[in-house]
Amino acid sequence: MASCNVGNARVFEAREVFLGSISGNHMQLRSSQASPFGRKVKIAAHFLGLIDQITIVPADTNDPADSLRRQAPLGKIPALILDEGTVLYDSRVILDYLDHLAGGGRIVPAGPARFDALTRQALADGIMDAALLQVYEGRFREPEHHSARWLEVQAGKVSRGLAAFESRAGAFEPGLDIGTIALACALGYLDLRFTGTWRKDHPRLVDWLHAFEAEVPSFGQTRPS
Ligand SMILES: N[C@@H](CCC(=O)N[C@@H](CS)C(=O)NCC(=O)O)C(=O)O
Repeated sequence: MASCNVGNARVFEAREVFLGSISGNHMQLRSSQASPFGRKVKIAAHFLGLIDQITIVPADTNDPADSLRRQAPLGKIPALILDEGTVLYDSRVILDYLDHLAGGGRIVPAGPARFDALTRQALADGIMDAALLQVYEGRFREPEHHSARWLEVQAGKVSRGLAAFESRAGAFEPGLDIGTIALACALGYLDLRFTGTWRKDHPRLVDWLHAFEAEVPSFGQTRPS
């Protein structure tokens, strides 16, 4: 029983430390200009009125000496460092946290709509993962070691993901939630790294992104140059 109490006390302490950092203190975002996952965080922070509480500290995921690897063991961006040193990752966790800071229910819907938004976010994140893996194949392997099969598998994930979004593009508003933020960032990344070839076969998504951009100025403001 005593050890149970000690355990509870520890949990309580940990929650206090965590909640202590929810009072709107300053945060650091480790990211890069081109990261589509980092862009999700920036757009969410703009929309939620939290961007002024965040300093963006560029991170180089390829540099073993970058402090990122000590802050986030996987060495991935984005990572959000709270005032008292707690590090939050990945982008999904950070968006959830920012929504919580802003009072909740702003970009992570409550009730059953939450699961649709989470699933759309997972699909859009998966498109970004598959697109990134194709980019990394070129970045990390010599051309003679590129696997056409691997690239094809990843390209298939991107096309099926886009087809799924295209078929429902009219079914969700351009307005912001975790799913639409992630989708816009995925399409933005395909524009950046794959010369926007997705646009030819996805007219509804093209219109959707156009409407999103008009409604969400931070999408344009965070476009990688
Ligand atoms: N699921 C992660 C994915 C993050 C991710 O893959 N970030 C890329 C940059 S956009 C990265 O850090 N790559 C370096 C690596 O994988 O080592 C998230 O949502 O934050």
